[in-house]
Amino acid sequence: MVQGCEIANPVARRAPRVSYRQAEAEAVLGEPGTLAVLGFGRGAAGSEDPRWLGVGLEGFDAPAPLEIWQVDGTVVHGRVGALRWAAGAGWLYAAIEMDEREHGGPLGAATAAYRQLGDFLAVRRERHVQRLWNYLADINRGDGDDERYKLFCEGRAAGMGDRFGEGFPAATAIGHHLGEPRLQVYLLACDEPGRRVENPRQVSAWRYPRQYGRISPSFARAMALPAQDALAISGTAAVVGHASAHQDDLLAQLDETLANLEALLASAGMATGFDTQSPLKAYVRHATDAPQVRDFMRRRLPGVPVLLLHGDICRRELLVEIDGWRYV
Ligand code: 3EB
Repeated sequence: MVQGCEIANPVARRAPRVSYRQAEAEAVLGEPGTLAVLGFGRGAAGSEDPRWLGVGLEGFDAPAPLEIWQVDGTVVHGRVGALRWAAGAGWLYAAIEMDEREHGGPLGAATAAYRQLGDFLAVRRERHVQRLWNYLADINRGDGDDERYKLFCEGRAAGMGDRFGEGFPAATAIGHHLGEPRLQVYLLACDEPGRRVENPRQVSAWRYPRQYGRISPSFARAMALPAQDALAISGTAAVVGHASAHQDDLLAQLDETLANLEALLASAGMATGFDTQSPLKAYVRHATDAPQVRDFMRRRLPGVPVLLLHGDICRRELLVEIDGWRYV
């Protein structure tokens, strides 16, 4: 290999385009190349199409737009038990929802969800998971090692088994307010591996010390997709080293989160900043904070599509978390 001369894989898969749009779900599902359509909150229209997922987080801007994933090519889709999937152009979307009451709680539900996703992926060409999202109820309920987020982390690790020995995908884990113990997990995978990216300002999550739970969270800070044309950015908050920073200070947490996002871009070897093609989500713990978060994002990230969602961050002291995409 020639030093300093990285040659892009000529057959690497162009990244799916992720966008927010006010549209009818059925119309978008009818467009060529639609891999997934996500709606947000109780007001979102449903669909029987396996590519549709109603995410249990309310948007602060009504009506919330749809999140649309599209690829260059024909998409096929189906169901396997509780799992819904779609595939096209080397990419795969899969989603599963678990009722915790059927699995004895978050640990069992996460174990079952990850096992079923893993079993499905094992027989697919698109088996390289790039990015995962996890939404669960009452994420901060319970104390110490019995906090529901920590139980989820244990179940996720058990369900992953030894399938991620080479490293974890990028991820988000957020608490929803659906009022029922439903675990939602969905993912993007590809037939080629991506490149995991860590944040030098943060301890890698899988190396968090014992105080954060029996099993460290299984995720990478970001994933550069196979063609290196997009960065899938994990949930990013005001975590410095392994500690939460700026307790009770929303704006300081937002500043720290932006610093972490910029550090991630630099670590990935990408140019600084976000743009009109880089959709982000901001998860806000307290509804009363939403206007301030919206103002901050408009001021500091002008023109960037931001979906503002009501969700609980997995550490009680964290008020806000941001994730999303940066295209090259
Ligand atoms: C953090 O930095 C904040 O468990 O999948 C962010 C992204 C967080 C993903 C996960 C958790 C997860 O630790 C929390």
